[in-house]
Amino acid sequence: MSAFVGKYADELIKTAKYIATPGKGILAADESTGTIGKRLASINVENIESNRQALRELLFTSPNALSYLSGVILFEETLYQKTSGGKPFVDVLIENSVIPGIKVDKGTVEIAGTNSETTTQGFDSLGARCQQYYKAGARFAKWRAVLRIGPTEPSELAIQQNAQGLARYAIICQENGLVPIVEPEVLTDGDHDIKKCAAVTEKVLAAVYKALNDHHVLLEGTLLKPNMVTPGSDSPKVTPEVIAEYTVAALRRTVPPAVPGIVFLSGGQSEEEATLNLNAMNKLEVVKPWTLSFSFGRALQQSTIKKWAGKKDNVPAAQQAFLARCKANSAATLGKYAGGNADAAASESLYVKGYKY
Ligand code: 5MM
Repeated sequence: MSAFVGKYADELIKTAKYIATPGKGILAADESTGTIGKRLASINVENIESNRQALRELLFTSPNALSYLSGVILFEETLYQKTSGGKPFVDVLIENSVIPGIKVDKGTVEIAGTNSETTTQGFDSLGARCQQYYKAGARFAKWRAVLRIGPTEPSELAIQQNAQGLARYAIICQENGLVPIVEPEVLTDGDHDIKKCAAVTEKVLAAVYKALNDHHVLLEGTLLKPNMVTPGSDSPKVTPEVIAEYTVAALRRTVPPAVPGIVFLSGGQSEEEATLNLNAMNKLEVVKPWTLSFSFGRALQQSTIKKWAGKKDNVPAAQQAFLARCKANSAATLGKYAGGNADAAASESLYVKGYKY
C-alpha cells in the first residue's frame, strides 16, 4: 500500500524540502526543563523561566546567525514565549525565514525485562497537541527514540518498539500538518568499534524505514535525525574521514532517496568534532541523494552558553560564538569548512558517560 496522502501533503513536502536547503541546518533548542537545567547549572545559573527565556532570546536574536538556519526545535514553553520587547519568538524566527519546530515526545521509559533499554512516551493526545502547535506556528516536530549498544543490545524488542513508535508518531504529525523529524539515536556509550556501530545503526534504520512504510508515512515530508557512525566512547578515536565513510555507507544502505534531508545530532561530540565530521561527509565523492546537515543541540550551544555565563554584558560575545558555530556548520553542509579556528570551548568534549536526558 502506498503512502497516506492527507490534506497537508504538498505543504509537508515543501516544508521538509526547505528545511533541507543546502547551507542551512537546525538548531535543537528543545531541551526540556530538566535538561536545560543541567546546561544552566554548568554556568551556575538558576533554572527559572526568566533565565530559560533569556538564553533562548540570546540565541534567536543573535545578529546574522539565523541566516544559516532553516529550523529551530523548541520545547513547548519556548513556543509560547516572547522577547523582552514583547515579540513572540515564533514571529522572530518566521521573519528570518526560520521554521519553528516542536519537541512532542515526553521522554523515555525503560522496557520491562530488558537491560536498561527504553521506549519513548508521548502518544497521549498527540494529535490534539500537534493541532495546537500548528496553530501556534510550528511546522515540524521531533520525537527522540534511544537505543544503546551492549553485548546483546539493542534487543529485537527495543528495535521494533522504537521503530513502531517513530512511525506512529510520524503519521500522527503528518495528519496534522507537521513534518516529523524521525530521530533514532544509537548512543555512543561503550567500548565497541566503529564497525559495530555501523552494523547496529544500519539494522535500526532498516527497521525504522520498514515501519514508516507500514504506517503509510509520506517520506518526502519527513526528515531523519540520526547519530553519526563512530567508535564507542571508550574506544580509540578515528578521523573524520573514517567516520564519514562509515556513516554515509550506513545511510546509503538504508535511507530511501525520497527523504529530502538527514540532519545529524551531535551526541556529545565537541562542537569542532561535530562540524569536521559533517564536513567530511559532504566532501565524500559518492552519490548522496539527500542533503546532509545538522540538528545540533550541545554542539551549537556549548561555547555560547559558556561565554554568556548568565550575564547581560556577555550577550554580544556569546552571540558572536553562536554565529561562529552556525557559520562553520553551514560551511560543513557544503563540504567547505576549513576548520582550525575553533577556540578551546569549541574543542571541549561534551560527552558524559551514561548521560541521562
Ligand atoms: C540527542 O539530543 C538531541 C540533539 O542534541 P545533541 O546535538 O546535543 O545531541 C536534542 O534535540 C535533545 O533531544 C533535546 O535536547 C531534548 O532533550 P530532552 O532532555 O528534553 O529530551
